[in-house]
Amino acid sequence: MLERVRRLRQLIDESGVEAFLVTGIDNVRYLSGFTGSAGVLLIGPDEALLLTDARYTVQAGAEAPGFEVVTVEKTWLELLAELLQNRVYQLLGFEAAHVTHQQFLRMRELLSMVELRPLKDLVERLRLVKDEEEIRAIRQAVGLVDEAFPWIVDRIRAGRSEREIALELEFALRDRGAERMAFEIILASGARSALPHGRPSGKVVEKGDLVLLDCGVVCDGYCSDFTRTVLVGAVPEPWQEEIYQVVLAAQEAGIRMIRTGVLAADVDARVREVIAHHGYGEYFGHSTGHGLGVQVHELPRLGRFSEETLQAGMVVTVEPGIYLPDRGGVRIEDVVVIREDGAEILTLAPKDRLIRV
Ligand SMILES: [Mn+2]
Repeated sequence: MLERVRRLRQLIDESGVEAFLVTGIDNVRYLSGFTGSAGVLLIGPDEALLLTDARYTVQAGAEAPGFEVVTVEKTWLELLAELLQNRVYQLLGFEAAHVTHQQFLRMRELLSMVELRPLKDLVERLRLVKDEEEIRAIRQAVGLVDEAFPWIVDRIRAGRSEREIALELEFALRDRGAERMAFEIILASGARSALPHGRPSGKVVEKGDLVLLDCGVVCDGYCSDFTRTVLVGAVPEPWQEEIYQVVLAAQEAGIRMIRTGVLAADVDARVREVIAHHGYGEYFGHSTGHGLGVQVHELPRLGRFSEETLQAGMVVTVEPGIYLPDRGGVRIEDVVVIREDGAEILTLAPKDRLIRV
């Protein structure tokens, strides 16, 4: 963790401020190891403070070695104002994305001894490239869903509701050791599978339905993200088989392109090209993928407007889909680690053919 603080200090230095306030709770955890729900960091050239309240002081001391834990009595902002009285900082950076407007107004009022400067994505940029320990945690989170997948496939049948199946899946994932769900399970059947983010409803799964299942869990603070689409019944309609094969071909073409030095936007363009070539371009509206780490969506994005160049150690999803309104949709999503010479696919669940349940 202290290595991360050291790297952050370089970015702080480059951005021209003297000290930096970290208020995004995922960034607090990433930098300090503190897993509580309330805490902020003040990072200066020679100090690293963790401000948290009495619920967490003991835990913070244990989880965040190298940080001086200061207990908040009233509000962290008032405590920060007191602490800054005794310091020489003139320019304080803060996380533009993780301060509300109300907090900002209050900061301006209470922290009048410093000039405040909003900074963008400082810690998020550090988080772009994962170390092997982080990749291990992501691999574990991916593996947990892989393991539960055949189990839940056996429980998807005509006559059961989406909600019932999703609930059972969540129980199975938590039971297998997931710290928590990375996001609410997406499970949509039949025509509803054309909703890329369909919430499990009371709809009963019927024979002939495509069932789109998207879920992820958190292990040791790191997320996984997974999508497969299965068919209820033995024989797919030709359109179901066709969109499955096109999505699979697009997904594999995207993965084949991934390696250090490739533009994220080019991977997206390649995937989109395969889908458009088969005439389904207008039915793939979202991005090809996204970075994955302490948050389920983080940098880099694999999309049309991405600016990042892929680098070894980044972890991304590759998840194209085709969604035909009122008929159904298919998405296939794997998690991959970017290596020097290619993509290492972490997701092991089968995808080569449309699974029939
Ligand atoms: Mn995803």
